[in-house]
Amino acid sequence: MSTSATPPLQPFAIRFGADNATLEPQGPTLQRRMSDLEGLFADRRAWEQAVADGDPVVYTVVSSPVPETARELPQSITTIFPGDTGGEFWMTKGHQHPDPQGEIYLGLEGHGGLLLFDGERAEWLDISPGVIGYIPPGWAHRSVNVGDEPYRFLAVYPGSAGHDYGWVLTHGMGLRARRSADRVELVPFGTPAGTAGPTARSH
Ligand code: S6P
Ligand code: ZN
Repeated sequence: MSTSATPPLQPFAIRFGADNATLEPQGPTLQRRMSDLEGLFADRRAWEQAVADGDPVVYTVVSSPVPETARELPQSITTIFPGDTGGEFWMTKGHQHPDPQGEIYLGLEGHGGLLLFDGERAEWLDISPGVIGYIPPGWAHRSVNVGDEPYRFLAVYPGSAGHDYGWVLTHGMGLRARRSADRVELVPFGTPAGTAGPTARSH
């Protein structure tokens, strides 16, 4: 199965293939290349260079066949590859749920962060294998790979939640995650790349 199933669904099991992040049965899949992430990295010139230098795949999302419709509970596996652009760790686009419902992430492989922003306050959760991150209703969320290996996590979310990507372009995400020696440095969202602001903090 490679598309979403049509309700009413019958009970069924989904097998996760840990080696290559497959789901069986499997639903829709997508990959986001660097060119899909326009306007998201602070250093636009570095982003343009990365697009010109081969436009790498930054992350993939593999979904189960459970549809994104009301009352269903879809799941997906996101894999973010390691890297940084202008010092900013590779990340997902980030989105807000138009229907403000919660979501959970479970770390599967690698080391990442879950950046949450409610429009005023930003929070950062370290996610490693076995850690569950809770996204409360109304918090935009972006995932970041802060390690040297692929970072992979399971997401489970209400089918009616939806994805508003424009919200992040308008409001930002409060913080950015930058590579700093062997640390993750969280800097204010508006700080130009390469110049950590006075309120920067390390993790
Ligand atoms: C969906 C859930 C995830 C993300 C995925 C990619 O609610 O949060 O499946 O869609 O991690 O991130 P994004 O921001 O490109 O949708
Ligand atoms: Zn979400």
